[in-house]
Amino acid sequence: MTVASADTALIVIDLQPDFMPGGALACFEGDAIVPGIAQLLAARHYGTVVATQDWHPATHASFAAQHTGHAPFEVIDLHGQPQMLWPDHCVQGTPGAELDPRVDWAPADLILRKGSHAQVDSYSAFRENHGPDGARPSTGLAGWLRGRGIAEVHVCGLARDVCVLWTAQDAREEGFRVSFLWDLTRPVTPEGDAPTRAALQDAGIVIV
Ligand code: VGL
Ligand code: ZN
Repeated sequence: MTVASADTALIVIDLQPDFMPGGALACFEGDAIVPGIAQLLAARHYGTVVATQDWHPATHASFAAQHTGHAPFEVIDLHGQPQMLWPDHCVQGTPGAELDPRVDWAPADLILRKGSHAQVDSYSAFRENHGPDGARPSTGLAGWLRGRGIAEVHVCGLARDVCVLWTAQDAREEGFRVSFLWDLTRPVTPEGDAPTRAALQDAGIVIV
């Protein structure tokens, strides 16, 4: 395997036990991508590697349990935006929120935790979802990458139709060239694959 260009970073999204089969918010075949991602890191294929960790307080507003009369996978209005309600997942400090122990994360340059604000969900590595004031607060990642001379990002991880998709779209909006490592992602719902592909194509994201 040749080494990626020095201006290219790998972003690994939310490779955490709660998104694996048997986990609190299991992705379809989530396990299948672990060896490939472990190998990319072990081979030092990318000079810059970022890993994200979904990292919620126990009372996070995206948890269905916080909304009386609502069940997981229902959509409610939160701060004027549609919000899918999830089972409790990736609660700060719990085993399900760790980075997947089957990967050696030593090569990661930055581990970015997102979703810590109890009232705001956070799918993308670049910007939180809409908050009470209608804005989407930056995580600072775009500036961090630009500061290291990064012009292109390759995204992988979980979930294909949620956090990896939102990260790829925001990366494009921030002006990075973006490749979506399709086979190193898995969705919450496989039925979403066609709309996900369409959204990526619309955004000018390369599907690898
Ligand atoms: C995710 C739903 C809720 C993800 C995170 O990592 O795709 N999905 N929180
Ligand atoms: Zn989450």
